[in-house]
Amino acid sequence: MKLTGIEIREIRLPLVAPFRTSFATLTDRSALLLRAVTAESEGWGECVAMADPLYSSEYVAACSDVLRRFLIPALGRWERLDGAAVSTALAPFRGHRMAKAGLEMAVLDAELRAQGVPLARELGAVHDRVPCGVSVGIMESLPQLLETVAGYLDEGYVRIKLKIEPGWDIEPVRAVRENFGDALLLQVDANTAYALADTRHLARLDPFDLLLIEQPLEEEDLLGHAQLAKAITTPVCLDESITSARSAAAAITLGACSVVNIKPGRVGGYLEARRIHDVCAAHGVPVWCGGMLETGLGRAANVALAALPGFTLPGDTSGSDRYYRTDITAPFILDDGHLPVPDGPGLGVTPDPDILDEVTVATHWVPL
Ligand code: SMG
Ligand code: MG
Repeated sequence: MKLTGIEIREIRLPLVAPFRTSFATLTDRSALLLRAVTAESEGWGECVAMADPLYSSEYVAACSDVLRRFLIPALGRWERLDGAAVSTALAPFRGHRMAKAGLEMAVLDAELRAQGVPLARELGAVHDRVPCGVSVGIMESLPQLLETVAGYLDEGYVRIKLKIEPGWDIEPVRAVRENFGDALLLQVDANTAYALADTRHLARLDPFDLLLIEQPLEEEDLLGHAQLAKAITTPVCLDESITSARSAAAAITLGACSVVNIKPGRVGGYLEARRIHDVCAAHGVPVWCGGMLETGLGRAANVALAALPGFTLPGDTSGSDRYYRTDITAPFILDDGHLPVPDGPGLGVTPDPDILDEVTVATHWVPL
């Protein structure tokens, strides 16, 4: 496969409701979409970096820059490019995993569409639908939180994740547990908001029988997570800290986590995400698919990944209407708490050209 060029589109989509985490309140989603053009086919990729470098160091404008200046030109030398060759071609460039992941996804989609192969099959999926959880932001009050959680449970979500931070942790967890009962699958995500000195405070979550606490400490603090994991009974899950299969193996070996959140964007792509799945499976560590408020493109790929056998916990793979009034693809709709795994070639979904144009704020064509 020879690439003709890559189109980069910066889009902005309003969220149906503000989403507050320990690091920011989001009211809309800025993202980059990549369209890989070859003689045989086209493929779509989504770069999950956000407008500001608050979740991680990457951000939309920087991704656009590194893609145009370094990453896309590096693919031009390849006469016979496929999805698997992208990470090799991009390996000389340090970091920038979200930008690389978006580019790899676009090339992989173009390749699989040309071959008529669904992404789920290529990755090794074993299910045709996946159970879905939902991530619930930090709210103004406990009544507002309970009302929001009740709404999601009515819609069929099978697992609730509460965003927490110091001052919004024990009481919201207690309120949700007391209101919705012991059978509710419940977990929390701190996005690095705590320090090891908060160990005794975090141990107060132990009685609530949470599935896991996600990324309580700083991204680089594997040893701290290992110490915390020994001191609390809630299983520690890592998100931000896991940037590759190698770092996943290190974290597991150190005892820094007993569960892993896999986000393809954070780790450089769906192929590395599969390697993390394999490493975790070899260690008996359960994994689940994280979310970055993806459009229908990223959602299609995440649902395909979440259908691999080691994904034994429900993911942050919510229905389109959890995020957007109008998605850029046909919406993903929850059915009995599950989303269907797309079975068409490649991602199995494409953007609606009119909706795409409406939400596009900038376009760059990078010829090769
Ligand atoms: O896509 O449903 C989603 C969002 C899930 O909470 C979610 N993601 O740290 O796991 C996480 C966050 C990162 C993005 S928050 C703006
Ligand atoms: Mg997280």
